Amino acid sequence: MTSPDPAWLPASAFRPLGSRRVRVVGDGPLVTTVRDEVAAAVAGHGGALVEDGPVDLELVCAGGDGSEAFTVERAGTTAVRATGGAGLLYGFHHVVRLGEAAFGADFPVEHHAPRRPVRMLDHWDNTEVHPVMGQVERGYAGDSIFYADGRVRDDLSRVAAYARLLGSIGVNRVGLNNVNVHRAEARLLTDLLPDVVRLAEVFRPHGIRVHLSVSFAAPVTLGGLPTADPLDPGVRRWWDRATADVYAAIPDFGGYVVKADSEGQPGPFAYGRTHADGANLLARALAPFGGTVFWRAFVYDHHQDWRDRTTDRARAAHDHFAPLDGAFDPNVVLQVKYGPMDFQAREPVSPVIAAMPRTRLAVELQVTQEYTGQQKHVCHLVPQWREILRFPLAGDAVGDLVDGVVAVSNVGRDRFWTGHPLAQANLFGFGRLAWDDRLAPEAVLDEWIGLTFDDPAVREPLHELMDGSWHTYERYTAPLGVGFMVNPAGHYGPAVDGYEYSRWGTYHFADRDGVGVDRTRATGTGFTGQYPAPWRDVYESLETCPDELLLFFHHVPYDHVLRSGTTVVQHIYDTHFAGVEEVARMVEVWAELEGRVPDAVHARVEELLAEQLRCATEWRDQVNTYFFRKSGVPDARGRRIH
Ligand code: GCW
Repeated sequence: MTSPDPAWLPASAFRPLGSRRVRVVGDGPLVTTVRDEVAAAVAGHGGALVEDGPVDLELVCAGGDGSEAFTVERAGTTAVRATGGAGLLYGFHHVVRLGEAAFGADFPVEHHAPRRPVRMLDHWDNTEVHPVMGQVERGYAGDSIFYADGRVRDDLSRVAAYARLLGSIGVNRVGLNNVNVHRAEARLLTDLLPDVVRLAEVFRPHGIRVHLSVSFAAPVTLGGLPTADPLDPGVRRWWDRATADVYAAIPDFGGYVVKADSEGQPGPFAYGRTHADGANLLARALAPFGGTVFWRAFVYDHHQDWRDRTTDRARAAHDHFAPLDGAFDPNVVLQVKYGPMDFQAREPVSPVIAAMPRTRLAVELQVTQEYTGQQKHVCHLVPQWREILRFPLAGDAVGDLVDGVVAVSNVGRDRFWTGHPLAQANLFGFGRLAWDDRLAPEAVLDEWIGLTFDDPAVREPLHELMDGSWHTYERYTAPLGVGFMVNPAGHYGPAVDGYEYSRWGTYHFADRDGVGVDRTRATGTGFTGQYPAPWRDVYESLETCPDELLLFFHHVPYDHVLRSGTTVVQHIYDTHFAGVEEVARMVEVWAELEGRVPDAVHARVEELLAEQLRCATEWRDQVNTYFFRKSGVPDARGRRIH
């Protein structure tokens, strides 16, 4: 097999420091990782790793604590100082990102520390190939890098390369298996534990703790108990013992990830217990060892009747969890999807994040592009995540209300890791924003470009192609925040009514007069009432509701005039024509990059852009035709609608 792409850590990224004299001071496993990195870099670029004498770069780890912070300064010599190995590793990669700038003019001491302790990637990998979902659920980059034939792969070199990439961007936790825990994967907790130990060993030198997704029914399915009732003493003993066994094998195990009472997964509701009862059961098993349970708030009725207008999926997480604020143990982190629905290209921020001040929270993002083009489309999501994390939901921004940022990973065995080579920038950008959500998306993309590509001339065209690509995607897909309109089978490509009469609770309610979901308190489902001020009123009123979310909150006639001054139906036509034109422009920009990026990268992206253009055109034509047929309103600009 061709060796995997180096992603943002090609040898060339290490030239500035690798061509200099470097000293590494300190001990411990992560310091060893840094020393090995430096040794490889200087070997490749003619510098030297030295113990004494003058140096250009000094990397000093003063102690062995768990600190992730570091300082960097330059006064003739560049110096990175940390008190913990993780801090030194992050400081080292900071210098790599700076490139030559790290060795230019002097600069005073800068303090760097992550803005939150939890920066995690969840993998929806199955040990076996699932008949419907494949090996990686919602994976668009090939099979799992972790597993083959029901167990952990023999050759973990690819996992080691991945762990190194994640360590370089500050990710410090990974979930190793799908939150939908099937029978085979449940065994990772028990008889496959020695396999998990091997994965933990590969992640450890990069400052990353591993987690397992567990099934709430494990005491029954694995333990043979008659119940999984969280208040049953036998159940408690089972979890205590299983957890103690895990820690005996993996002393720095991070903890569990749980999807309970959601989309068919078992949970505490079966026993008349609350999600706090369920989460605390696991939290108490983990607490003696310093472990954490990541309990997902993605709980809703997926057997809804479309005739029933009183049930609103958007309300579900808040309805279930807000009343439990204060009831969770301190080592529970409630993991909340960023929006109230499901990883759409546009959703309002979940009101749960403002509703639980006495609960530790993590916001969950999706790096894997399930609803955002499946790594066939260029859809650079860092601007979306930045907007979400800095959204002033409750006085404070979302990023300031959470202890953690978690995302579903987008990698697989594909030689480019992410299927679409440019989707690597999403993985990179996730790590950078999880570290500091105040970073500007353009600056983060700039870092990625600088590390990944050698030729400085690619910088500008790549920005042109990628900076606005999330908005482009939004323009040619579901309009004005209404969401979905995708093929139910795979969530790819348009099916305007695909979910309209389904049990999943995802509707747009278009008829001959109008479109959108009335979620107001006055006449709708009352979802707006879950928001704190001012958002409860901003979203409630047609006058103040932002255009991009209008159809998420309101059902309006086609001739309703948006704040932008355009009618809803004309906006739909305009954005869909514009979206396709923007993709056509992407194709042109990419063509100019031939010979400036590696040929294999050029060929892959070229092929995928052709598919993006085809798919965007299909979206445009289906959406425009649909709304023209429903409304009978012609395009004011007389363009062709079928
Ligand atoms: O977006 C939906 C996906 C499911 C996924 C679920 C979840 C793992 O379509 O495939 O299941 O979300 O987040 O649990």
